[in-house]
Amino acid sequence: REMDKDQAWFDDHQKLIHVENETYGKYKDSNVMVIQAEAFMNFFIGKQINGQEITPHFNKLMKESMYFSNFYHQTAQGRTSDADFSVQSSLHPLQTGSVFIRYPDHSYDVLPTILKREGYSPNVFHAYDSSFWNRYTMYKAMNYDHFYSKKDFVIDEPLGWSLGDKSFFRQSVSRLEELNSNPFYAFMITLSSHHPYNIHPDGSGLDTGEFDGTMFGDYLESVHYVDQALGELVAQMKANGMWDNTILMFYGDHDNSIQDKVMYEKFLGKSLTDLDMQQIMNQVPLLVHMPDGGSAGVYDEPAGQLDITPSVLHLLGISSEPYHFMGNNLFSGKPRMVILRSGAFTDEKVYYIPSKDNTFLNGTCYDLSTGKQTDIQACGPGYQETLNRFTVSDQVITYDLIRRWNPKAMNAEPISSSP
Ligand code: GP9
Repeated sequence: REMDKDQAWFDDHQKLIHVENETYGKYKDSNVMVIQAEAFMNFFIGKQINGQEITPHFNKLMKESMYFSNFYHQTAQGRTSDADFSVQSSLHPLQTGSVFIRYPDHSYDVLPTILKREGYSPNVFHAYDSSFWNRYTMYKAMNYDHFYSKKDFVIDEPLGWSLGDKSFFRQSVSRLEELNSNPFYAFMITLSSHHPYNIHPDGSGLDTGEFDGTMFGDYLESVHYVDQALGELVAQMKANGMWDNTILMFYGDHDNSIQDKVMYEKFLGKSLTDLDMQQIMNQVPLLVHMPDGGSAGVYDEPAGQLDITPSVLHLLGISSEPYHFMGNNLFSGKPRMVILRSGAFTDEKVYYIPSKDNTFLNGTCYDLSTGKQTDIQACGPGYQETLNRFTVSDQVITYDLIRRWNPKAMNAEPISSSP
């Protein structure tokens, strides 16, 4: 039966992600804070404009954190909600629409539910309308204790779509202090750097020079503001004592929708190949700060949003064996494959870009050691694995397989509430 074949895939994959090495359980019982930053891409990390750093706070934090320099978003049409879904469930989003909207009543092995079972208090923070992306319903089903949405915040820094990220972080951390739950899992979704980026926050103070007045320039200003908000968040957590017992993860949800290659070439000061553009548009940064600043460094191996939940569980010493994850464990030391929902994929050796007509032979296979095109057959096994994983992931989501495998999984009870 198809269902048994799918379970067999997960059983095999478990052998790759469940590894009890020296980092397994190293941060047992630590708080976990995961920040998903709106449209926060990787290409500007560590870069300057007119002699000014774009992300000085991120760059400083990098020195005492793990920075994954080839980390990919794996989203499709569901954008921010796809990033959220992939991160929490370690499954691929669907090719069309958002899982949050299409299948919120199906069962998934998600981080908030798992951590809640382990004694954590999971809470989610996003200062926008609670019904957007069907979050209210989905978050209830994911077993968050509370969803702090726009109505729970004082709009004392109106910016862009809603509340500025600086105030958003400040108020969210105050809420965590009040909750005083030990340990906590906090998932925070920022918003200030949302398209079309024309927020012009007072005092963000980035001179974008030749990009001034363009959407690209506005985008750089908005991520500079988000970086300042991150700096303030870290300062607040150091001051209130949370910093030393919290694993902090910060990543971008998806690209900025600015496809104009000329802008990136001007900004980076070099001409860009198709592979460069593909990586620019699909890479977001991932920063992982351990409570003791351990394992700091730059990690170049490919990684992606699906890898976050298996990796968090590893650090906390919670076995992933009962669950159904498709991502990698970033601490397993095993080879990784990262698959984008477009059908592009990479491992440590090749990068495959699918063709518009989606036929394998019309796609392009790059050898990552040279950055040059190579024989398409070098991407053959990865292509087959990609198709296979999409089939498994889509079947799990659309046929509600996790509920059939484990009737006690999330959403076993029908959802009865409305926003
Ligand atoms: C709003 C925000 C927007 O709540 O999450 O998401 P996006 O438009 O980027 O999917």
